[in-house]
Amino acid sequence: MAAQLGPRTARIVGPQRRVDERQTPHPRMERGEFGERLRARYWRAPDPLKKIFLGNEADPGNSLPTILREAPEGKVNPVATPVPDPAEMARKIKEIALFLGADIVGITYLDQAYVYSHRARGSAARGTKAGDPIDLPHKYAICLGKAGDYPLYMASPSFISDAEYGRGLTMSAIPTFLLAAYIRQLGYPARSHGYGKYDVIPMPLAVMAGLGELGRHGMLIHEKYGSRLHLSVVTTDLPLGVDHPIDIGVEEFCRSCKKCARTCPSRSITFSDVKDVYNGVEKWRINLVSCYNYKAAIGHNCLYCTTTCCYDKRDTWYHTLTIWLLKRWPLALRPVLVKPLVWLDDLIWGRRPYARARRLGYDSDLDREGCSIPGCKADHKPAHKKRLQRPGRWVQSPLFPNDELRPASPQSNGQHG
Ligand code: B12
Ligand code: SF4
Ligand code: SF4
Repeated sequence: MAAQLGPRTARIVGPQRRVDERQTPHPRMERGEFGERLRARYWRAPDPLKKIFLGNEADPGNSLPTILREAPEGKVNPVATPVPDPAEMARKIKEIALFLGADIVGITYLDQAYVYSHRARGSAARGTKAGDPIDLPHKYAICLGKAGDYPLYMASPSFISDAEYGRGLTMSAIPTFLLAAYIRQLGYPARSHGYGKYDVIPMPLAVMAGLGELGRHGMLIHEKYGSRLHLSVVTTDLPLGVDHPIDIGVEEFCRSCKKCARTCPSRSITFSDVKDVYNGVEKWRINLVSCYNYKAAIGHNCLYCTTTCCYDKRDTWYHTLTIWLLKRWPLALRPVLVKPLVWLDDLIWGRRPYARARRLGYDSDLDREGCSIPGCKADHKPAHKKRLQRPGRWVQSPLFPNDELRPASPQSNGQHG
């Protein structure tokens, strides 16, 4: 990888091996490795809007991402447009990406560490099958983000917030598909990676491309949209100028804020001050099994960690001003600033942010599906009515078989808080 500033919130501390997509959470869940009950329930989507966006059981002909996934990759124009100035081409590509529907865009080198080693799903139209090794020699990764609607996210978990989540994911596939097609028309190879069809891991690439930083809740945080983003990538050989990791204060904020850990209904987010080292990267990791189980139990996508985050706010002048200030505040003095900001955030937006939404005939206060797991006695009242979590026992979940998760320091032994 070419010389770049390293990200502050996810430090690369050792060699990173490529990840086999078959060993990532969704394929594992589909194989029943997190339990039969979760597998049977996870993709169930009784609501028609949710079904066209998120339902695995929907007819493939009714699912746009499935149709895009199954389309053959277009041909590359044999006459390549000359690129005398890669920086200028990068500017143009960003403009085009925004025109095609992306909300944010950044460019980085394609680090092979973030290319899956083998694919989990095949595509008949592309002549690939599950288990094929992935060879993606492209040089650049153009990272796109499509933002979700703030008021509808605030109504999570409900059918209407799920519909918005699914709509955003589906819509994010469109600029990605079109941008790859555009670059092929310029005469350079390009491949789109998005919802349901990834050869690359979008989050580290987005961090490297300067779209944001990795938060305690395990997601990319953008300075305007927080984590309310659907990430996708176009990889290509089109010569481009690249961006670099940025600092928007997430490192200091996440160390002291911990608001997502307090509001996560399934205690999947750690309160620990110590990060884990996993696959050569020091970062906070969530307990993905408890997160999965919670979503399966309530029958909706949970978005609390997104809507809770102090960076994920309505577009207001005081939010913009705060981030502006935070970025310019001396590093050593930032911790002093964070506590009052979190206090203000609690005061203005609530300690457990939630806002009722009534749209398209849905009412987020009334349309909860409730748990349908036979015999389940868990307390399923809406999470915004539950008490906040406090530091306590937090158990890391194994991600891969023979997971070599090791603690970052003697204080962290996989149990946090
Ligand atoms: C499987 C999956 C899940 C699983 C497991 C999540 C997990 N942490 O592994 C479950 C169902 C729990 C889940 C939940 C959610 N997810 Co999800 N999920 C995925 C998916 C499809 C694959 C992730 C994966 O392969 N993980 C396995 C390995 C690779 O994980 P890992 O080693 O822990 O590494 C992760 C990070 O640490 C980071 N990373 C790895 N190496 C490095 C190195 C550096 C330097 C950096 C900076 C980062 C980094 O990237 C990995 C991405 O998950 C991705 C899309 C994708 N293809 O990446 C979306 C994705 C991560 N999910 C997303 C979202 C929005 C959610 C939810 C809010 C939605 C929901 N309620 O369902 C919650 C939030 C939970 C949370 N706090 O993380 C977004 C995140 C957007 C963002 N702003 O960052 C993604 C990128 C989907 C998308 N296209 O936008 N998800
Ligand atoms: S999606 Fe919900 S359950 Fe999962 S980590 Fe975020 S807040 Fe917790
Ligand atoms: S809620 Fe606070 S601790 Fe959690 S990711 Fe956002 S800034 Fe970091």
